[in-house]
Amino acid sequence: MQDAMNISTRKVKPEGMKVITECRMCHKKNLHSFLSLGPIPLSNSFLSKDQLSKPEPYYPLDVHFCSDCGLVQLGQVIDPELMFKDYAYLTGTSSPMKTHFTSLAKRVTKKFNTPKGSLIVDIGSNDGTLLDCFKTLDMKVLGIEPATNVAKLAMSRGIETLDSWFSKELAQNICSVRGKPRVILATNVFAHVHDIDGFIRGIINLMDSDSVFIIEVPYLIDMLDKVEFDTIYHEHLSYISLRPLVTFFKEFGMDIIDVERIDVHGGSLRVYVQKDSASSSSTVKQLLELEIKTKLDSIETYRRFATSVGRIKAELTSLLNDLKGRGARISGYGAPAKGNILLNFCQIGTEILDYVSDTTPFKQGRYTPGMHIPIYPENHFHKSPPDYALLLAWNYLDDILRKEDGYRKTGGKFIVPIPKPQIV
Ligand code: DWN
Repeated sequence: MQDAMNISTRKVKPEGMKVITECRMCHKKNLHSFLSLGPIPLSNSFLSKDQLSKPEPYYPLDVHFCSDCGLVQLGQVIDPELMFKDYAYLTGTSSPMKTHFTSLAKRVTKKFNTPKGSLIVDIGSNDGTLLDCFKTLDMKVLGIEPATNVAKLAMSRGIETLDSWFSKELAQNICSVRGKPRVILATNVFAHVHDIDGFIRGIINLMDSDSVFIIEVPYLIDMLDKVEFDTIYHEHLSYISLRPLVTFFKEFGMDIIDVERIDVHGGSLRVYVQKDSASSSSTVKQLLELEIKTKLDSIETYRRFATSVGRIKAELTSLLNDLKGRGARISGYGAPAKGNILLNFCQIGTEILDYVSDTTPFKQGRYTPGMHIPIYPENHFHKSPPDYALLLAWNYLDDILRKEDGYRKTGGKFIVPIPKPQIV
């Protein structure tokens, strides 16, 4: 694949990055690198037309395994102000996420018999999509969202949101003003946090004996099984499995009382945590046994994953080149953050994709980071349907195939890139 931009406009290893030398969870120094996807741009840094000719920061993207506690993690940390202060991702632009969060709110309030009027706090609350579901169930809600642009959108939709990073001090302030929340959520946030010790100390300040802390995080076993290498990017500092998480929470006097495997974002864990709770569901033990069986404690498991990543790159680029060589028109479907990892790592640019379509207004009219592919609203896809659509938002495969039944009925085909590139 040709490089979509000349090297001179890249700034490799720019400011705003630090290299880690110890595991963020156990603080030991036994980190073993097994995969490098960089240098690569930040995956949510969509560009305006004016920015295309300006230097674009590229960062190393190296993945390590801690042979002490088992946490898989990135070797570098990018300043969160660079990644999250003005944020491109809005939960509400993906209807399957609205469905998922509606079900989460109902499940949690039923599972813990949460009284109406209870305070629900969502850390990294984005545009308030999840809290809106709790509000519908007559709960009091409070969001904490550091991306100012996103926090403002949530507040415009009537979701009270603090435009701030979460901290121990903020937790103390919330408790003194509003009391202790019954439910504290952090969906697709925990893996984004570098100082997880400080984060958990803040959570402990928020909790009392009947509070529950719930995180949703992509699950390492799913990433390995389905070779979801494009979910590896600078926002995701940790790649979570249960074994290190159990030990981590225990050190703070907290217990994982239950865990569920869920389908979102390519396969995730929903983890329920309480202070000093004796009870723990059998699912916790079953998943710990599965992790042993999957050999998550062996570096060989990760080296095999890295080999599979190389295979996907070779097969996908060969398939795309072949289709293009036969005159096919191809576009990208969805402009997710992970899509930019796939496009940059496989060097798929405008020589292959005419455009990418996406439902997020902020992304429309902009260009993908690194490969500079123009992004159009979804109606462009319907007005100018390609012969093939590379499904960059593969985590919504079923919903999108249903939605685009008409496109497929008139001969349109989707290319699903992972775990093995295939045409459906
Ligand atoms: O952890 C994170 C996850 C939860 O969300 C964040 N770091 C960033 C973000 O990752 P992502 O951008 O890969 O998330 P999604 O939800 O896979 O992004 C899907 C993209 O596709 C959105 O931009 C919306 C778009 N989309 C579309 O164009 N048509 C989505 C659907 C369902 C569609 O039909």
